Amino acid sequence: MSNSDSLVEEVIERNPQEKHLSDYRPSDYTISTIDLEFDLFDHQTKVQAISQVQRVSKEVTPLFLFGEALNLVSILVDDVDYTDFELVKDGIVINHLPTSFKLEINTEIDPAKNHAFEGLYKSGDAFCTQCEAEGFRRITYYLDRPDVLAKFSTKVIADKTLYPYLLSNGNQVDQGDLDAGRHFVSWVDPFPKPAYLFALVAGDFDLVEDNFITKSGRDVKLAIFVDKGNLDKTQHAMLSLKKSMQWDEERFNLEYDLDIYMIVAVDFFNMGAMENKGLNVFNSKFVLANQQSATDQDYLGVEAVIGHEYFHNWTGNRITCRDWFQLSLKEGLTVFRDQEFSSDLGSRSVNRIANVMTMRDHQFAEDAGPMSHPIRPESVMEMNNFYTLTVYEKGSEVIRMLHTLLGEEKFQKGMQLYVQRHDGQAVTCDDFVAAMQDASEIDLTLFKRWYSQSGTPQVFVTDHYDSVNQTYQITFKQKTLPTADQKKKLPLHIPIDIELLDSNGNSLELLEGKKNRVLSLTQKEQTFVFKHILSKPVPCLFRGFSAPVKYQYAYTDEQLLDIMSFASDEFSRWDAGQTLFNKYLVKNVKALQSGGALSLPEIFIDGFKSVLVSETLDPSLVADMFAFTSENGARELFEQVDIDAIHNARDFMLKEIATKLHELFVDTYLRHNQLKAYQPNIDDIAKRKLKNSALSFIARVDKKVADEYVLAQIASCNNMTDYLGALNAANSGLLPCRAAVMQAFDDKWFENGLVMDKWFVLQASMPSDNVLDNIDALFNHRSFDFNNPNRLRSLVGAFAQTNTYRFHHVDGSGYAFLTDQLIKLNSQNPQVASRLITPLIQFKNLDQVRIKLIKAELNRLLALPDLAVDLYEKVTKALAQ
Ligand code: B3K
Ligand code: ZN
Repeated sequence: MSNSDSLVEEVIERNPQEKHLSDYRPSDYTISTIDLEFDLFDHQTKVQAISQVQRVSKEVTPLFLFGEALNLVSILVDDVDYTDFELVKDGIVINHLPTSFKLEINTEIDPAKNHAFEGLYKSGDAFCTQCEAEGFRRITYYLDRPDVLAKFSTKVIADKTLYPYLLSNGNQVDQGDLDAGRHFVSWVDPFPKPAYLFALVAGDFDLVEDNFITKSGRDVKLAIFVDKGNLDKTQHAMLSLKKSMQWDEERFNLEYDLDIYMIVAVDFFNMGAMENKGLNVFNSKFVLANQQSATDQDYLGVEAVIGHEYFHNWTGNRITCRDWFQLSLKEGLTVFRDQEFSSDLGSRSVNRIANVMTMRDHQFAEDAGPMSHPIRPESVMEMNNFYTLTVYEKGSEVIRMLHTLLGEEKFQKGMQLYVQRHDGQAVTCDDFVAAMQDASEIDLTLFKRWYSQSGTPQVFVTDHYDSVNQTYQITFKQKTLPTADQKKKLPLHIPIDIELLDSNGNSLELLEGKKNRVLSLTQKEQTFVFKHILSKPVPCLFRGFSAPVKYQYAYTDEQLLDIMSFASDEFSRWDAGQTLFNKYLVKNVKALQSGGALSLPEIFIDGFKSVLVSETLDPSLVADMFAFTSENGARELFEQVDIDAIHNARDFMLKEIATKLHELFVDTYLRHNQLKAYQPNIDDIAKRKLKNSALSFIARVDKKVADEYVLAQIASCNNMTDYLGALNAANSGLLPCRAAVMQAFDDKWFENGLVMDKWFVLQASMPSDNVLDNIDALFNHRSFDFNNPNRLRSLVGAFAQTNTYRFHHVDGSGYAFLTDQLIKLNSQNPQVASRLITPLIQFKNLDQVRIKLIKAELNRLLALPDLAVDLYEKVTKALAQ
């Protein structure tokens, strides 16, 4: 046994074990109401919790309540002091209780010292909470599990001058002044909820208000709270909220249920936002936007996240999860809903492409890595580690496949049945699929396997055309490779949306006047035969990415170009371009490895030329056609990953494209660079996107012209998208003006952390060998704050996630740098540390030199005496590979 093996065993012993889905048992006790009172102080907040508790199990068992980092002051049962309890590692065990009783627990907590940002903490000057998944137990001892639903009332007491706004879930029922300059506000939430949806906020904010009349005529007050001085950045968030409310009524027939909907934007937040009932807490990144400070992508991000949290009100809050293994029940479904919202409001294909890029660049790697898990995981050590791309994005793809198989009408029937059956309950993914099956009368038995099987299926496609009988036969073979968590794989129900193009590029009619047809691949291997086909067609496969799989078909260049020009599905056109690019990437990587010459044929350039000159294609789609597979995504194309060869081959190809199409890029740039009043609408967003993409290609070949364009664009632009587009070209092209324009941006924006995040991202992704020295120096930058998760993600996260070539430098400096930061973060904010570690644990296909370097760093983490369970889970799984 090597040293590292024995270390793994020693650490396993002192660390917590996994929890299993199969061990689920309903709670022995329920809580019908909980009345909370908070007396807020930075370091000594007093929390009183009075619950009505009932035993539901037949057996008389002690009551176990979760609790973490709490100071217990007193316990009373039916108003009498109670001492028959034991404090244990994760909570408290209370013995010899009656069947039904009133339980009062008084605790003290220290919000100002809480840098993990879980439970009650301070974000700047404000108090706020984050309870999902298991943060409520840092507020008081409680049955902190999603299947215990109670009615909450909350009284918040605080200094009136410092905290004029005291907020919690539900409706405000009382308020008043108290002694010593303090005041209180009381809230009642009429809807029973699990503790993870509890929220409290106290602070001094600017407030913007509006209202929304629901379709049944109820007048809902809308309120957005932001840090003082930010009112001019709230308009888009409010508009997005109103659009979300309307869309959910129109498309899903779901209406809001409380009298008020509040959103609070805070600067210190571990993730994007949180759907607490009636009181969403948001990372300010997903609220604040105006044309000076936010890019078009930020605008779209605000709209999507506001929508996502709002949609949770039904898919998550009214109907919640029985246990955390069911997380995708609410997350996969709500991501699907927010994707549909964005697609209905904007461009469907552009949204689809963005979602698929995330799947291919990141989720596929997760599915093949040490943390591989099905969308409904079967075992979990730290729940926060399972808010993953698999649960969210692949979870949404699974819902989308259901939608593809059922069609909109039956899918909506299934949704209605789901709501009707389970409103007010905590349920499972099986319950959801059962509602879909019962409403549609489509058998989903096999389909359910998507919930329990991890890994990305591979689909191999071959075909045969019989000119005598005029039949076209197409064969699909599916295979899922073993993953870290699961050796044995079974065939899945894979919907394949297909279109056939004839030699003139026309789509063949496949089904009652339709150009496409959805085939159900349910076996390991299956053949489908199309009759009356007059000539050998080009198959256009997995239209709209109809299943989250990797597929292979031996396309010729000409066939791919046909699909790029003629497919009726815009996603398929884009996908054919990606496939063509990937084909030559693989070829050029091989050439580099064998000392051959790099090449990119004329036919490739010509194909993309026609995309660039097209008068009919959406400019946003054109820009996406030129957003070629990233270095990260490219790793999925190889069994053995050669970091340097991928980088060099890809660089060569992009330079080749930029050179051969230079004049057209200049022309495209100038054509779309016509200044006018800024509008974040889809047409203008598309034009800016294409223009700035063209500018980066120009910067690859003609530094002088690019320099001029960049400087002129910065001097004349009236919005952040164009400012950042110019800066990005200067940074990625290492243009002569780079240092000056970066400095000017810093001088202009250094007081605005959110804006500076964009600048930190650019610094971290600079394609230069001394990028790490730069980053090291930036830890002392006037706008940087190691405690702020947004800053960390922008500088450390962006480097490790997007600067693939430098992060994986064979001298190991990137790995050591990331590990140093994780060590600093481990005790302070393990949740953020655990997110940042991702690129360090996905190393299976790298070369031996790099694997050895990475393992040394992971062992350095493992040797920490206080390694947080979040990191422990990932590090041990990675080392076990
Ligand atoms: N439900 C929250 C995520 C909570 C993450 C806890 N570590 C946000 C969302 O998905 O809408
Ligand atoms: Zn969510």
